[in-house]
Amino acid sequence: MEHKAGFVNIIGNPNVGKSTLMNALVGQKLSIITNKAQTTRHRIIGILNEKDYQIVFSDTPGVIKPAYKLQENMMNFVHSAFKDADVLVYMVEVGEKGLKDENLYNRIKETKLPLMLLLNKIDLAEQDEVMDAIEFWEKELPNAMILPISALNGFNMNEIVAKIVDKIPDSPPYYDKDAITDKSERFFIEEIIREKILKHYKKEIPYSVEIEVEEFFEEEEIIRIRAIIYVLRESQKGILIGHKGLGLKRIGSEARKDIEKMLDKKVFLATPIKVNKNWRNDDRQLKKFGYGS
Ligand SMILES: Nc1nc2c(ncn2[C@@H]2O[C@H](COP(=O)(O)OP(=O)(O)O)[C@@H](O)[C@H]2O)c(=O)[nH]1
Ligand SMILES: [Mg+2]
Repeated sequence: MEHKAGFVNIIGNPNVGKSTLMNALVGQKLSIITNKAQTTRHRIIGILNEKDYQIVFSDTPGVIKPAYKLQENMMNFVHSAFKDADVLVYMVEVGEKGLKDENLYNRIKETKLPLMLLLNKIDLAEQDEVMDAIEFWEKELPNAMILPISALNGFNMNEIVAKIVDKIPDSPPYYDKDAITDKSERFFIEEIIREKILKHYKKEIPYSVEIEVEEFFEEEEIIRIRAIIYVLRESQKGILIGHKGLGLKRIGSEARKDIEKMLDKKVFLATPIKVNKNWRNDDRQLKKFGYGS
């Protein structure tokens, strides 16, 4: 029997719904989602497996102007999205007029790859706003297949998949047909903890932290995990810990519950905080934390 397989890379501005889309398509929560920019730092793949096709989606960080090395490396993930794609998905929301990053926007306009423009969050818009946006994008990107969608409500997901299957070549699967991602459990534990910090802290805190699972011991009844939370400054440590330690406690207990769900086992989670002044700008450390290019 014929089998198709291909790579689909999703790019767009911060907060348009790229991660929500990938999770909806794959049917699993792989990428963390918040209403804050830069929630996605890595390139995360999600694999959709059906009997006669395999689609490998890749979720990337939103396009921003880098202010420090971590963000530069995050944008390298975005640029690499052009290299190994069979279909490029460019996601926008209703009312938006394209990327501020001209360079990247021109790459999209000039790409030879099959291009799909997804107009997201139509659940928030009036019918005529959606029509105006479609008209705008038809002029802007005449070669793109345009689809209005709601990633949040799952509207038009089947249509997206059908159009992609149409564009990918005959090929054996690239990954095991049981796989849904290439990232480790360790990675997802780190992401779950970072998600709780994004949820509960404002301003610079979420952008200053990095998580590293240092120990993972599986015993018969319980998994013992020790995850270091790195911050840039001593003062941030205090903010994270919070009054009477309640801040850190809340992060720990919410994260533990999600990790238990993921691993389907009881978890003991320790989350000590360490100050690490330069992790966002130090090549060696960025590489260690998985942001190398
Ligand atoms: N109303 C609405 N909100 C959405 C939709 N898709 C995503 N969102 C919300 O937009 C915010 C950013 O989503 P996320 O997937 O993290 O965006 P990303 O930065 O592009 O990965 C979150 O609060 C989502 O719940 C949608 O179709 N409709
Ligand atoms: Mg994201």
